[in-house]
Amino acid sequence: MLNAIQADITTLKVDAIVNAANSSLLGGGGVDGAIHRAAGSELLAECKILGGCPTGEAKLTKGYKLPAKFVIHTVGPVWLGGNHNEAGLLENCYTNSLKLALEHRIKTIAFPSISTGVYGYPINEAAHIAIQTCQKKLNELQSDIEITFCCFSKHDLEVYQSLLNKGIC
Ligand code: AR6
Repeated sequence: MLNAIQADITTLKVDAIVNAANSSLLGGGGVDGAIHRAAGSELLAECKILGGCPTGEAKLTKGYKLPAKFVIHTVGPVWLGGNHNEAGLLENCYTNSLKLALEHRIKTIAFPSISTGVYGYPINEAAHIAIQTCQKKLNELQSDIEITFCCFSKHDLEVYQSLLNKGIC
């Protein structure tokens, strides 16, 4: 099941929230900064032993002080105009995050809009990839995992909702 809401992802009581991290996994601004602040310093300590994460891949940690039990850290692509496999790499973020979620028997997961902040990915294209990739993966695995697209702005929510309503998948 897929749905979209407008919220601060750090407040969600789901099994896992996804972090739009950078390849160092050592924190940053945007949603990454918010997650580290809310989870507390133990999150950074666990991230330090993970040895970073290449673009498109994902790694799992505990959620510490967050209401979410786990954090899945994934690294989205920087938008370079669209001809640098940005779409393929963004698709990998969603696929690899869901793969980890299933391995850890996660039933509810929330994604931020990966790459669409500092990394500059256009929201319409990114939301399309997010929805299509997640739906495809759920169908493929016949999984009943509940996926929430957690939008920070009203505009982003409208983009996600209109795509979900159109049934683009
Ligand atoms: N809850 C939900 N969404 C949020 C929150 C929040 N608390 N805060 C921001 N967003 P960004 P990126 C939205 O820039 O583009 C970091 O420094 C935001 O409005 O966080 O993948 C990392 O360390 C936007 O829609 O991530 C990397 O260096 C979305 O989250 C770099 O930024 C993603 O924006 C990653 O850039």
